[in-house]
Amino acid sequence: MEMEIALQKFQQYIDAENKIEAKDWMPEGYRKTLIRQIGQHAHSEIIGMLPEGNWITRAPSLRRKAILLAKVQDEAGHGLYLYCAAETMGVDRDTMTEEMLSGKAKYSSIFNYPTTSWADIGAIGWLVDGAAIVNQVSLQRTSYGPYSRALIRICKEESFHQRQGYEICIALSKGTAEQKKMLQDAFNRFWWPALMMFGPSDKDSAHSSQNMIWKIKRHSNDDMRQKFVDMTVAQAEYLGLTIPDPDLKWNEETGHYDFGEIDWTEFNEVVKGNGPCNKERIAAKQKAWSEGAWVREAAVAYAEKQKEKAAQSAA
Ligand code: BYC
Repeated sequence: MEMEIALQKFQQYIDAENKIEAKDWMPEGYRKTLIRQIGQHAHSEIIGMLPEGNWITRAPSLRRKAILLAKVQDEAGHGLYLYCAAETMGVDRDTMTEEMLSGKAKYSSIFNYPTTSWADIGAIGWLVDGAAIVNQVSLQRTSYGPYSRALIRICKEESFHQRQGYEICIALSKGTAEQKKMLQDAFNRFWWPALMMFGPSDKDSAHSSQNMIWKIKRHSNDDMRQKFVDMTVAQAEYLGLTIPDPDLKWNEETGHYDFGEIDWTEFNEVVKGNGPCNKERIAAKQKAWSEGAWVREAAVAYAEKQKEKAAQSAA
C-alpha cells in the first residue's frame, strides 16, 4: 500500500514536469533503466572516438586535423558528463566500464562500422552527429535532472560537430569527380546504419512504453527516425547525393517522407556483437584499459598520500 502511494506521488511529480534529482526517492525500475541508458550513451561517446580517431593523422590539412582532434576530444568530454550523471544514481564508473569491456553493456551500433575514407568523417559528422542531435534534443527534457543538464551541454557541442561534418561534405561535393564519388560511397554506407541508431521500431522496442510514462524518453524511436529522415533528405539533395533507398518518396498526405524497410537482421547482428568492427572496437578499449591501469593506480596512491598529509597537518 505504502509503495503504491509512493509510486503514484512519483508519477504525479513527473507528470507536473518536475525533474527527479539524485537524492529523491525513485522506483528501482526507473533507476535501473536510466543507469542502462546513460551508461550505454556514455560508452557510445567513448567508443565513438575510435572510428574518427582513425583519421586524425590522415586528415587532409592542418585545419581539418585541428578540428577533428577537437571534435574527438569533445566526445571524451561528453562521455565524462554522462558517466558523472550515471554515478549520481549509485553506480561507479569502473563498474560501468568493465560491463562495457565484457560486452554486458551495449553501445551504439553505429560505431561498429569502419571509416575507410576521409568522406566517412564528413558523413559521420553530418549523419551520425545529426541523428544524435535529434535524439539528444528530445532527451534534454528527460525527467532525470543530472541527465537532462548533461544533455543541454552536449547538444551545444554536438550541433557544432554536425556542421563541421556537413562542411566537409560540401567541400567534397564541390570537388573532383573522384571526391564526389567518395562522398556518395560514404553516404551509401552510413545512411542505413544512421537510421538504425534510433533503435528498434516502436512495436519491438522493449523499454519505450514505460520510459515514455516516466518521461525518460519524450519521443518514440520511430518518431525520431522520421524526423531525422525528413530533415536530412533536403541536405542530401543540396549535396547532389542519391539516397540509397528506392522507396524513399514524399507523402503529400502525411507530410513526411516514406522510406524503405530497415534491415533489422543486420541491426540485431551488430547489436549482438557480430558487426564489421565490434571485436576490433572492444579489443582497442580493453588494451587502453589495461595499459592505463598504472595511471589509475598512481592517481589513487597520490590521492591517498594527500589525504594522509591533510590528516597529519590537522592533528
Ligand atoms: N545500438 O527498447 P529499446 C553518440 C538497444 S550518439 C545498440 O528501444 P530504449 C555519438 C537498447 O539499449 C549514440 N543498441 O531501448 C555521436 C535495448 O537494449 P537492452 C548514443 C541499441 O533505451 C557522435 C534494446 O536495444 N546515443 O554517442 O528505449 C559522435 C531495445 O531497444 C540501439 C544514445 O545512447 C542501437 N542503435 O531506446 C560520437 C542516446 N538501439 O539494454 C558519439 C541515449 C537500441 O534492453 N539512448 N538498442 O539490452 C537512447 O535514447 C535510447 O537508449 C535509444 C533506445 C533510443 C537508443
